[in-house]
Amino acid sequence: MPRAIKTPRDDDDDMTRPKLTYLDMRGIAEPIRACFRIGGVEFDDVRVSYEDVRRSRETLPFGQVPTLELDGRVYSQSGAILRCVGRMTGLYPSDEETDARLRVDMILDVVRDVNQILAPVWYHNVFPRTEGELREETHLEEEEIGRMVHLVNTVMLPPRVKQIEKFVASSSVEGPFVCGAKLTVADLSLHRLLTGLGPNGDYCDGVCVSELPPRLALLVEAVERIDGVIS
Ligand SMILES: N[C@@H](CCC(=O)N[C@@H](CS)C(=O)NCC(=O)O)C(=O)O
Repeated sequence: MPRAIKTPRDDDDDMTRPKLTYLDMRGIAEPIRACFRIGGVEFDDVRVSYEDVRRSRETLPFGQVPTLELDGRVYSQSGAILRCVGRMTGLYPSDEETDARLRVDMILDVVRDVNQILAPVWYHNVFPRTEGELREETHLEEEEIGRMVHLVNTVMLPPRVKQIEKFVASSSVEGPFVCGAKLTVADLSLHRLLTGLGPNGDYCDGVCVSELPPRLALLVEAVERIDGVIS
């Protein structure tokens, strides 16, 4: 049976301080960092280079970052980590809150879908790194990247953004967030994506959502009013 791990929410003097390891950028780890900050949970915010990732690949569960070290064990996958830290900090709905839980998971999954569309543009490659390396055979030239970015901006993203807008607006509980009045990890994840894809965004070179629809603009504003979101 998997052993229970100690977390900073447990009443235990020898609890370990969580260690989050990621590149020195906002990237896909920023919602996790924000979650720790908002929840007032102290953590080690370890920033590494691609070279460091390459060197320590064998010790990482899937050879990549982010990783979370808790109670001496190392975990990975940004979605799994975000859910875990969300549970520690009260920003992930409980088992009993079925509607809220599903809404949050749906948003986390749709953000992952968008990330998958962006991956070739990030890597200039059809595939992400394998064993720390990008394959020569599948390298994408500037001109191909340009065409992909154009398609992402004009064909792939606009309907997704519309769907997310409609979905967020469909909450049965009043309030600016995905689950109405209560902030969750889904809002942090959406905030990261949508601000990163804004006109001055740092999420993916050339990819831009020029204007957010009203409900999503409201969500972004509401998230930014929360202490700890912006580091
Ligand atoms: N599905 C993984 C993707 C992780 C990932 O792509 N990590 C990249 C940085 S954003 C990485 O570690 N790249 C270095 C490498 O693969 O060598 C997650 O969500 O955590």
